Amino acid sequence: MKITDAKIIVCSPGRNFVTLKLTTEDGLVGWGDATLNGRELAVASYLSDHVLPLLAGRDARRIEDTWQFLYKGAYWRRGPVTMAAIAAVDVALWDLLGKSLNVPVYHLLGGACRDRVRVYAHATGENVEAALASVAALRARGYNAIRVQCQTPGGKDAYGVSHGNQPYEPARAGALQETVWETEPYLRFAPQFFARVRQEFGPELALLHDAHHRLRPVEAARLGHALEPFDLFWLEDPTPAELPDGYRLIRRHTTTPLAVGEVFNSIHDCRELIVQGSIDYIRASAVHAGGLSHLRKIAQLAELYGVRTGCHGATDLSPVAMAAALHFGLSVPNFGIQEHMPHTAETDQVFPHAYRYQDGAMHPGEAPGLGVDCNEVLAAQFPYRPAYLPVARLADGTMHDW
Ligand code: KDG
Ligand code: MG
Repeated sequence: MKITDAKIIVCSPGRNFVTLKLTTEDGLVGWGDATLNGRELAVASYLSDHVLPLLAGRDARRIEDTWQFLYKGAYWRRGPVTMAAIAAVDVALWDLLGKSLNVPVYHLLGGACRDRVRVYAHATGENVEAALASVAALRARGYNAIRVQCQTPGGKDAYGVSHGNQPYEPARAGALQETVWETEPYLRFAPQFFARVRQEFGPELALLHDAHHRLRPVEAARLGHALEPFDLFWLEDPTPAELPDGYRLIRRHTTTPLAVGEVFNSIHDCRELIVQGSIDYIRASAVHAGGLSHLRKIAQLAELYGVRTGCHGATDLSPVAMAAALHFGLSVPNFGIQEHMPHTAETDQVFPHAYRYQDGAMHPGEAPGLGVDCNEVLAAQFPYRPAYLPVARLADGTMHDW
């Protein structure tokens, strides 16, 4: 099953995606996602200039060997660009293997460990009432786990808060957006806000919250402690992900479960946090952490230490990555939860897929491979549009973690 052709498709059906198409001598097609939000063309170039020329003639069934070849063979290892490129190849090879054997990918990953993949949705509001209404609307659609983000009163452009009735979408086309971040008002507001959410929705709804790397460890420790009465499912990214000692400090001061890792791209980023017992959920994804092959290794390490998966699943992961996440989530023993932000209708049309949502959970479907396709003719109607993630500054102009 030799690879005969490799092609990159960059399109923007509502937001930018980089998609890899591998074709074999038998005419089978495998899809991989290589989207890196705000840096899409860097991955497209890494793939087309440095990876695709190496693939022609390789046996598509040699998935692990190809991974090792692209990782070790480059000498320059890790980093989001390299690992997203390797991920795209890896996921496309799993897709091809499934199609060649006529089975869904989850069968190849060890088979289903559960019937469905529990997902959490995003509630957002420019004020408390709007955020509560957003939670209520998601509950009505069957979600039993909801991430809630609310604008701190007096502030504007908080992370995770959408404007008007639009779904939250961080990357913006056009000029780079600068936001202002103020820690103290947020720390005072967040516990009051979650008290209100609990009061409104009762004890059973799983509540998640993302601090998006904005707090210093001691501030995050204070927040985690203050949120304990409201029984969060997790507090995500309370401090920058590159501070394992910071996570140890937070852990010492709170029993609020901690999730981290959406920006991680290798097991080496995850290792210290996992083995030191500093986190509860690892958020690495099949697209930014080297594909299904590498994500399985991360999950296996996590399993040894009682850490569960909670993979990143924002809209900047294309439907190809979402399908990979669902095959993974169905089959991994230490699954925790999967993030789910629905894509635009245009994105769903460009990437028809077998996965489906029902009653707070998703299923990858039974189609061979990943069960996702890319309509290249339609994709061409949505050309790439330069877009950046916002940046954050403190009120005095100091650059801060976004
Ligand atoms: O590209 C950045 C987004 O994926 C990120 O801001 C979303 O933090 C995020 C989340 O938890 O989904
Ligand atoms: Mg996050």
